[in-house]
Amino acid sequence: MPGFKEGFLWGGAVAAHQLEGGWKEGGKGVSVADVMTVGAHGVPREITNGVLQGKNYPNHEAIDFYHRYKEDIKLFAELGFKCFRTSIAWTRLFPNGDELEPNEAGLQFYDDLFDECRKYGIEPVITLSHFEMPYHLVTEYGGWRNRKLIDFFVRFATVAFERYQHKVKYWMTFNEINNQANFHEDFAPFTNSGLKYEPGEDREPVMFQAAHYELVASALAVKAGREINPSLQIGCMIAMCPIYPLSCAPNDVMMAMNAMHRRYWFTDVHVRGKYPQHLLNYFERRGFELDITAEDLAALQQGCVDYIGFSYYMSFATKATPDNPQLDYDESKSLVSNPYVQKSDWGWQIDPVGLRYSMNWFWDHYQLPLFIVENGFGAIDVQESDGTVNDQYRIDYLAAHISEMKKAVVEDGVDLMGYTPWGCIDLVSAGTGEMKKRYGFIFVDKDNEGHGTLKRSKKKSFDWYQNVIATNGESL
Ligand code: P53
Repeated sequence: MPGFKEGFLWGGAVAAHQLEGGWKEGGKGVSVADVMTVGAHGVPREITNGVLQGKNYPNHEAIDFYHRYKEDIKLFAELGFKCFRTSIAWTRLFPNGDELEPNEAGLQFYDDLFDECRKYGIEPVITLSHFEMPYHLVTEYGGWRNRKLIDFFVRFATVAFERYQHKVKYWMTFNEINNQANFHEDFAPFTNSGLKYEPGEDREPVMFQAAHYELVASALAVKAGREINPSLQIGCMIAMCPIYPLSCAPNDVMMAMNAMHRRYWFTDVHVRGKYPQHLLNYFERRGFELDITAEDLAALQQGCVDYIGFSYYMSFATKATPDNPQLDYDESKSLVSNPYVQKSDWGWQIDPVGLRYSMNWFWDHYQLPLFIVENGFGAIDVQESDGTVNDQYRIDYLAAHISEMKKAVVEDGVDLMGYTPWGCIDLVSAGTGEMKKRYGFIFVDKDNEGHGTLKRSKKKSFDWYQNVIATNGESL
């Protein structure tokens, strides 16, 4: 039976702000991640007004990859990585975001990092904006509610494509652009779009406006990238949590379909270059008057993506309720617990079959190559006195997901480019800012309070994943 294709991109994924640290080094500016404190499951991260004394900001040091990347990439090479997904911190290239010229020290850092990857034959896979826009763009411009950000982002993207075109082939524009469908909470609007809402502000149209500007910026970046070098592959990045109906009651099924519309229309715009009609009708029904120009619509059509990058951690479930006759989806209220699946310690529903379902969903809708650029199990690991970490639960999670991923490829015929499990080395959690929510094959000695030696060591899953890659996914 055939398996994954030759040249399949096995690797691991991280994001600049979650591992680099060095938050002020090499001329780097303050990013939105630098003003977020540590939280916990059920305790949101605080978004402070600038960097305040006496607060714990876990991303400032993170795991100090900025100084230790050579040691870490050597371990990735030992794992057999074919690729390594990270992001470029926008604030290293443009510390405030609105400069006309980039910061050379920041550019040099990524040159060195990509050279180090290529030394081992590891292909860098790069996200341009991964929850780390310059904080200055929030305070001076109101984040992505401001059209001016399109130009700032396109300048940043163009500089990156020009500089790294011979070192980086695979790109993505905005990480998990659709997280902001959850606009009632503060986290996603801020991390996706640098949005801080006024008390009582009608949040939803602001989110749609910001997302629109991002989608235009993404399309213009794709177009610019192609003009710079037609061999670049530029994708989108969608957080895929498929939403199931809790029952087969027709209104539950309809509710789930509406929920999928509301969470995944972003993919339609990225892939097809236009808004789906259901969303235009929704804007009209709700009376949203958005700044969407004819020029924008033309730009969207000229910047369709080459592939769909997506994360998959969990599935969701929803049901219809009598107080919601139009079956509108509100992510902060409409989700229900799925009785058929287990949950992680952070309440994330563990559903390997949902990955196969998601791959088929994307493939049926868009017929574009898929790249699973995040998947993984955040768990509390215990380091034994001899330094070992027996993370069999992580092996079980990943093996079950890879097994379903293989069915999607082999039995269902989905075109899959690669697989990069999240947090291949322990790093700061995006959602909670914790260190103790670990994903890695490599343990990093650091705790939630910021204490620890930062020493790296291999977990049990290290040897396991090394063998998965060596056998091209045959041995799980
Ligand atoms: P953490 C929510 C739902 C799905 C993925 O998340 C998410 C989030 C945001 O928390 O984020 C992605 O660290 C994101 C990564 C993040 C990873 O999933 O909260 O792209 O930056 O670290 C895991 O456990």
